[in-house]
Amino acid sequence: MVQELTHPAIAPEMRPELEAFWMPFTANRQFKAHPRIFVSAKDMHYTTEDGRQVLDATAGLWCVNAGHCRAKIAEAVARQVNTLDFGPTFQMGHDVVFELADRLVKIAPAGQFDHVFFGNSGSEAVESALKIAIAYHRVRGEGTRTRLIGRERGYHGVNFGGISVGGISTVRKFFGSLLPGVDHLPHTFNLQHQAFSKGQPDWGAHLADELERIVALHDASNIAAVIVEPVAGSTGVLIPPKGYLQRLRQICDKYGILLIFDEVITGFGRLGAPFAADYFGVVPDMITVAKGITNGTVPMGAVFVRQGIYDAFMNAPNNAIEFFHGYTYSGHPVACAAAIATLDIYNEEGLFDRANSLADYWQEAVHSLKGLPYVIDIRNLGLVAGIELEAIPGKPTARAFDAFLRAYQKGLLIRTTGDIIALSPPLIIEKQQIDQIVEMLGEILHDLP
Ligand code: PXG
Ligand code: PLP
Repeated sequence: MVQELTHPAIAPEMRPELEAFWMPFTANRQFKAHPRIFVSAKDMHYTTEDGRQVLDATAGLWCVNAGHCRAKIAEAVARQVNTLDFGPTFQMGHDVVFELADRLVKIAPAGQFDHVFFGNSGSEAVESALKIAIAYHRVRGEGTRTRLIGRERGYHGVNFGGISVGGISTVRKFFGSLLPGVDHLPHTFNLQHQAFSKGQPDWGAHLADELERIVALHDASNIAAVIVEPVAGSTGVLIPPKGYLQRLRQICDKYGILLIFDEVITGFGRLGAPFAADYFGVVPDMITVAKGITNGTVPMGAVFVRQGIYDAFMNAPNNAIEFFHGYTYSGHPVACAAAIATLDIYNEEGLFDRANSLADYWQEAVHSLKGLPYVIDIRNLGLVAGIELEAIPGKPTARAFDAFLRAYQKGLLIRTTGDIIALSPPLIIEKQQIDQIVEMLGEILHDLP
């Protein structure tokens, strides 16, 4: 619809070979009439099927933190497929999964996370963390603590637990009654008080106190965990107000509630520290990760658990399974090999610090777009930015989607959600490529009808 409106010269293509794939989170008919297809990628760029270079301002889908097609990862994956292609992790083990878990706990925040549980995506990491939280209380004799608290506008993947604690209406409303026993904190965004904040907004720490109200309503003895994204990504880049996460931590401590940081986007260097927990100096009880853990090459998700959580499960009789949960591909050897090579690259190239050294430049660059037509907010932290556009009356999302299509035509990959443009380039980006992103975006925004 939007493409027809704004690009009348482009006729729909007839591509029957594109039909069978039911594309996720996609306007399938629009796409199949006007396909956008990548055939290869290297470092900061994709190549399209018509041979054009597209600058990747979104690290794929927030996952390719070290840039595309890194030889070291490709070699590690090839070696692993040829050595041990698959090995079960139910009652069996293989060398690479233990090596990876050990490497991960060594880089985990504050040296306080001593075990890792593996899944294959952020969604599975979230399901695993929620189940660990409820089971943890039960094995400690607090079996009434089953309630889960999420946040409005939160995104925690697409499985039933994740959409239940999540707070994006479109992701929830088609799917019935979801998990019972869930409540939500209010989100932290307020245009009036926060518009064009650079970095963390000053206003909004008090919104964490809503957790006190929720505890008063349900009683702490019924609450297992609170799950939040330290920086909300999918909903359009919502930066936590100064002091907000600290306050959430204090209230969770006061009532024995586990705090889960969903770091599927913020993990692995996005903010200029290994994890958002490091960046904000707030240590949660569990951290969910995915995406950047393998630089996007092989699906993998994981949950870091804080000291004491694993131990609480180890009271079962010696030969008994302690936790009845896991995926066929938990700790898949090929994903593990990819993750180990990825961690090597992050380490050798100092990529966990890179967003930090670019943060000021990035901030000034993206905020230079202030004043362009329809731009009602710009927000940023680390190597992330959100640019919110005024919606076309009666046509929410149409304006940002139009900008997305124009960007693709121009050779720039951006991501849009609602009427918000989200930017999160690979951490290997150079200043001159930041300039390119901003220059192209400036032209696109200037030309929007
Ligand atoms: N938690 C968070 C915080 C996420 O951002 C997930 C869980 C789910 O991960 P999987 O691997 O199951 O997709 C995510 C994923 C976007 C976008 O453009 C964001 C995500 C996925 C796809 C697109 O905002 N985040
Ligand atoms: N469905 C069936 C019929 C299965 O046998 C299995 C696993 O054995 C699953 C679903 C779960 O698959 P996974 O472990 O890959 O999540």
